[in-house]
Amino acid sequence: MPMAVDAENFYSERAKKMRASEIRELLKLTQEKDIISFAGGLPNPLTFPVEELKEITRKVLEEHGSMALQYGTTEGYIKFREAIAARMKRWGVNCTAENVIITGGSQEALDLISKVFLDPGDYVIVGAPSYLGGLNAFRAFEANMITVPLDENGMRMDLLEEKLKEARKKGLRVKFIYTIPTFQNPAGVTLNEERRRCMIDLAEEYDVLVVEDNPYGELRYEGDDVNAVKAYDNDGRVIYLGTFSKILAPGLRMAFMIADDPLYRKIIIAKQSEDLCTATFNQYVAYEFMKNGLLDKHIQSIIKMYSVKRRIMLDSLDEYFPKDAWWSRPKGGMFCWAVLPEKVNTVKIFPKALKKKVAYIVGSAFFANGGGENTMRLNFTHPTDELIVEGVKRLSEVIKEELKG
Ligand code: PMP
Ligand code: G9A
Repeated sequence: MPMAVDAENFYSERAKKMRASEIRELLKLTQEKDIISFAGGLPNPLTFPVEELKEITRKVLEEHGSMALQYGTTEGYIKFREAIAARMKRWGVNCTAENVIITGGSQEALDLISKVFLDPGDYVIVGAPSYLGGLNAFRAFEANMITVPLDENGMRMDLLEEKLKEARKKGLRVKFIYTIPTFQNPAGVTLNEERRRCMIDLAEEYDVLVVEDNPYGELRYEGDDVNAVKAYDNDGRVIYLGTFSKILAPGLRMAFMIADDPLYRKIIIAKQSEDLCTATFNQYVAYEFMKNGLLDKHIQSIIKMYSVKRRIMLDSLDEYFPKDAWWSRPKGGMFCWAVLPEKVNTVKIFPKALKKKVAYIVGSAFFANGGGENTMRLNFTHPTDELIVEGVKRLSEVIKEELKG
């Protein structure tokens, strides 16, 4: 057996700071059959349009084989970009294909943004809590985070202003605000319109960019649509991220960024060395799905399934969870966020939950600078209706035991 290489000698300073994702690590475990998983943000596989995609892939190969299997431009397939730009109107965003970059998932977009904008020691403003995959992308480029608490209407703008003021006073280099304004991951809350305008005003006043990440906006079960933060952008400081992961299939890794020049051009240059281009074949497939009106019909069927699941989860929480716990009542998206009595540490009770074959994501993973020890994120889109009830019941038992002890 050869000696293992002393890897630490070789890692870059950047790599040394990279952290494993609690979501990604848990995925392996929760894919075991008998676990009821409220952990990963997985779409329900019953929504995957397998039959339609069979037909479309055959059509793409027959009609566009030579282009669809070839390298494409770094920006992405032009017709797909045009269709995406047109769709952005529903969120109040006026843009053209020249503003659209196709990416291999929004996760790639988060990585590209970090690469283009973050130097070691720069600051990013994030929600407390915020999406772990975003936090880890920023951390990988050695950025620090400034956290701003959320309430039922999303990020608190009074506190955002306070933090921006403080950062300016201390001479910290804040590059951007990272926001998931609609059906936030993990908290499920939505930034109201007044706050969206306010975020833009503050970004202009303090001269920072805004990264708006919107994977869940199309999955609304209640209430009216809201304009994107990007809709209020006056000077090209908002970069918008959208994805097909939650409305078509994450396995296609199809997503997009909307940006204005000169940011757009720099991101393209960074992408050239990241992946040359996003999977061309998948772009043709996703475009065909969009073009034929299948996407809108499909989203309606996903909403139908998920709104039932959300109702079942909320009813189960109402019935079984301790009365002194609080949980969000999301009007869309894929997650409920629970705040338990202070005494309950969700990291500590996690092994007990696993013993009862139920899993969640510990809330503290979503707090960039600590906190949230008594919180947890519950995904309601992946388990069957019956298992949602059973899982909440088991989780309640674990929590109630902890409260007694
Ligand atoms: N941003 C947020 C807020 C997410 O919740 C996710 C996935 N759950 C992503 C980005 C990444 O999505 P994808 O790479 O599949 O587009
Ligand atoms: O599986 C992933 O990492 C994507 C889902 C993200 C999440 O659970 O927030």
